[in-house]
Parts: sequence; structure tokens; C-alpha cells
Amino acid sequence: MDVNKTIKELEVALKEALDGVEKIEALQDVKAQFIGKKADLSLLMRHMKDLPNEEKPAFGQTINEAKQRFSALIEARRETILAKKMANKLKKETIDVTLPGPSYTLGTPHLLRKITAEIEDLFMGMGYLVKEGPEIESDELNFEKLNLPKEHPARDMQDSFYLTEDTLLRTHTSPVQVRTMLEYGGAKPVKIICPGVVYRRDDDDATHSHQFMQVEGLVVDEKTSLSDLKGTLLAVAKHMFGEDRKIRLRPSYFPFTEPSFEVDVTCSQCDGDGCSMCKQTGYIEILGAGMVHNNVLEASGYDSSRYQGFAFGMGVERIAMLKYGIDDIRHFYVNDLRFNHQFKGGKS
Ligand code: FA5
Repeated sequence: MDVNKTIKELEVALKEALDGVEKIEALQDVKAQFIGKKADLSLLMRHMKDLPNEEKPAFGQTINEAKQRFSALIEARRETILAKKMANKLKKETIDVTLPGPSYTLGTPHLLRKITAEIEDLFMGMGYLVKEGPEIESDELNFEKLNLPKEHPARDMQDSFYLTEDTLLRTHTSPVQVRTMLEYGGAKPVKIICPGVVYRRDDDDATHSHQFMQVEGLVVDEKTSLSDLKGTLLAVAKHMFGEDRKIRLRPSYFPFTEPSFEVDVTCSQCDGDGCSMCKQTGYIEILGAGMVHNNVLEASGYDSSRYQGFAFGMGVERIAMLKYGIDDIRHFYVNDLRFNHQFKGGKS
């Protein structure tokens, strides 16, 4: 038997078989057929036993070398198939950059967030720091240190959601005043605003909500007067509503300020003539203010014979309603995108 001739014939047959193979699975079959255990090439080894001993090594080497060549041919075909497969895949995955992409609707900051940012900008421009406090507050900071001891009748002005006997959802942002004065230890002037969410057991109607936003302001210094407070509030009203809107200061009562005021702005719906939104008064209340009560200064570590202060707390929703002629506070909370998207653009 001429082993070289047989191997050559097998090699020709292998090359022909490989030429027609396009898939890895088919290549496996060809591999089994030509170099597998039962392949003709492997079966040639059986002739070894019929050969004289001195010819056996050369015979074995010839077959092993043939096996290596066959393997290399099969391997080369595998690489060609895989390369073709990858090329096809890439061709199919080609991205057409001229195709229009999916359209995403851009969101917009909520109007209350925008108004708050506008107020923060105004006050930061006047040298105020922005301070924040927790929404779950102690009775001590929400009421007691603000000159509202337990059982004080004025607590009824702010009907509260209590969580325990001594903790509640804060009813106003005024406790942040107290927190800041305590933090400063009565040792330095204070000039802050405190934006945040507050909660009251108020019945929801066009101008009241059980959850709303306030921005508190507090200035404590050695020379602080009522005219500083008036000037500051006038600057706020003009900045937020323009020169044309009128404001009025009404004497009022807050236990933590003396004297106290409520500040009203002419109603945007009726321009001051009276309508259902302003309950026929022509005005809408936007904030409470006053000179900080001596008891409050003292309770937070400030010497009231040396320091005076003024404070105010404004309702953000009421300001937004006046500025944009919104007739119902509930629009802010129902997440109707038709409402929200009207306030796209501008400052965020
Ligand atoms: C206060 O909350 C005082 N802490 C404000 C203050 C601070 C006075 C510092 C003096 C010194 P009042 O309860 O009036 O005050 O609320 C302030 C503002 O929050 C109101 O003028 C109004 O604009 C808004 N507001 C009050 N209750 C509601 C409500 N239920 N829904 C929406 N806005 C409200």
C-alpha cells in the first residue's frame, strides 16, 4: 500500500469538501470524516502492525504530519466561515445616521420650583444665605421657641398634623429661623431665607391646600428697623409682580413678631375690583411679616437689648397664582401636563 498516495487523495478530497462548507456545523462533520477516530487517515494506522519495525516510525510520522496539515486546513476554513459570518452581521447592523431618532419629550421644572428659584436668586443678590430644615419638626422648634407655648390659643392659627406628642409635620418654615439662630449661638448677625414644604390641616379650596410651600426670611442685626422690612417686601413685590401691582400692609398678629403685618397684593383675576378668587376683596394675601419678638430672640440665644430682627414668611403658590393668573391652587398638585407645560422655558 502506498501511504503517501492515499494521503494525497484524502487531502484532495478534504480540500474539495471544505470548499463547499459554509457553516460551522457542517465543518464539524467534515472534521469527523477526515481526522476523526473513524476517518480513513486514522484507520491507516492499523497498517502499522504489518510493517517491519524500522519502517514504523517514518510511517507514524507521515500520518501524524498529514493529520496536522488536515487540521490546519480545517482550522483555516473555520476562520473563513467566522469572518464571513461577522462581516454579514456587521453589514446587517449598519446604522443609517440619516434616519430620524426616537423623539423624547423634554420635561420642565415645576412652576413652584421655578418661582422658588426666582425668589432665591433675588435674595441671594441681596446677600441672603439659603437655609433648609426638616419637614418633620419638633413641637419645640415649630411652636415653643417661637413664643407659642403649649395651650397657647394662637396655635389654632396653624392646625397641625402631629406624628407623636412632640413631633409634627412643620406648619411653617419659621422653625428654620430658630435652627439658624441656635446654630449661630447668638454671636453673629443672621441674613437668611428658608424655602420648603409645609403642612396644615386646612380644607383644600381655590386658595388653600393642606400641603404648600413657603419661603421664610430672617434678618437679625444690631440695627434692623421696620423700614428695612418694608423696603425688602416692596423689593420682593416689585420683582415678582412688576411696578404696576399694588401691595398693602395690614396690621396683623403673629406670636413670634411684634408688630406684625400681613402683606396683600392686588388680585390678578379682577385687578382689584373683587371676584370669587379674592373673595370680593380685590386683594390676595401673600405673606406674613413683622419685627422678631424679643422672646424669640432670647429663646434662641440672642441678646434682645443688642439685636433686633425682622422676619417674613411667604406662600409660594399664592405668588405663582398672582404672577400667572392661576385661579385654583389645586392645579399645582394634579400633575396635568397641559398645565405644567405652559410654564416651559425661562429659568429653572
Ligand atoms: C406663617 O406661616 C408665618 N410663619 C409667617 C411669618 C413668618 C410671619 C415670619 C411673621 C414672621 P401664615 O399662616 O399667614 O404665616 O402663612 C404665610 C403665608 O403662607 C400666607 O400669607 C399664605 O400666602 C400662605 N398660606 C398659608 N396657608 C396656606 C394654605 N393652606 N395654602 C396655601 N398657602 C397658604
